[in-house]
Amino acid sequence: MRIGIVCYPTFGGSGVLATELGKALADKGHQVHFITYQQPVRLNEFNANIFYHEVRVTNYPLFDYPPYETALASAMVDVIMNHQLDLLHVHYAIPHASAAYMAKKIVETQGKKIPVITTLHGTDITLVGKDKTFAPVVAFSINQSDAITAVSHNLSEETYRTFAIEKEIRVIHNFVDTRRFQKKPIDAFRKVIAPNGERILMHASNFRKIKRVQDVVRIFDIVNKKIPSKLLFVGDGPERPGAEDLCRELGLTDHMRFVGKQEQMEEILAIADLFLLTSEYESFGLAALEAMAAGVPVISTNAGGLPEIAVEGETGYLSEVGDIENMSERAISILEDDAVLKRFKMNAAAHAKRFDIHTIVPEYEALYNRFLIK
Ligand code: GMT
Repeated sequence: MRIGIVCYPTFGGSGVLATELGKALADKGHQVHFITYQQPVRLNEFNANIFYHEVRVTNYPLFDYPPYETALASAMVDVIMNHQLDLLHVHYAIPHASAAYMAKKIVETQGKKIPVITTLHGTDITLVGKDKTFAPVVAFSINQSDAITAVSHNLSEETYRTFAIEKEIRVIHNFVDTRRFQKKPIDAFRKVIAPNGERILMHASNFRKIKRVQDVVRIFDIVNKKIPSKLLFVGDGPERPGAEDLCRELGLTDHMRFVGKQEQMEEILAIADLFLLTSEYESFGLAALEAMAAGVPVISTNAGGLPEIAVEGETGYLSEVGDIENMSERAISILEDDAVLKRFKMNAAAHAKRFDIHTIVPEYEALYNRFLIK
């Protein structure tokens, strides 16, 4: 198959998932064309089946806002026609689903029919998408997609609740390459972060408000009073300065590090003992799944799709949003005993296998096959 993938090329979960999907499809012999405004961060290896097409937005002085969606639709038309694509798979509704609709209509006038699959990832529905500024276009373009998928049952239900969707939304959970995440910790790296054998706690996100990163700092503060620990913050975003201020206020600066945006998550996760995800909402929580695949138990909120990937008391614990006390107690109960920690680590790694890349990617292939125009 010749598949066009449209996604955000950044560190966000939707871009990561789309890129890993494209790489996996290319490994299986499909020709994959990424159409994005920048090389996706996880598109970091050569594969003869992978093509990358950059969307260029020409900004004339006339425009106060560069018309990205128009440029994207034009790039899609160009790739569909010149590379004879069989299918377009767009990740994140805004503006990818509406640009795909436009491209589909344009190529139709040139005698080409192309199915469009839209995968919903979360905030394209629950936060940004429902905003009046975008809602009518989001609802329309989702309904115009030939197939719609959501990354969790929760997101599928949220989408039906939010918009008048006339079609079936299929749930295809996010996935992880469990083999890639089974890395042995690099001792030297562990020593640098935790020279005295402290426990290592970790959080990774884009530090948006929805992640509640200050809760991570407060949980760490309570845990660290009981169990000598270190905290690693991976990623970057708008709430980082606030988290840093809180760390200073609580006198934690010697116990934590911001390591910024990282591509090799498997290497960092390999040294972690516990992952904290305190979000107000996660449609799925790919970061938590990657942690589990690396054998790191997860303490998270029970928001959105997180209960679909974690098992209470086995892979970690799920608490109410904002319940810092409960999350701290749970974290301590895992970290204070080597045997308990070991058990949680093993359970997390074992459970992540249910979402292995080799199980989930064929679900997308089966869906593509149903919609191919023969
Ligand atoms: O979490 C973010 O802020 C990034 C966002 C994105 O669109 O890249 O992630 C969403 O998609 C991920 C991949 O499907 C999910 O694992 C995340 O849970 C989801 N984020 C939210 O729902 C807040």
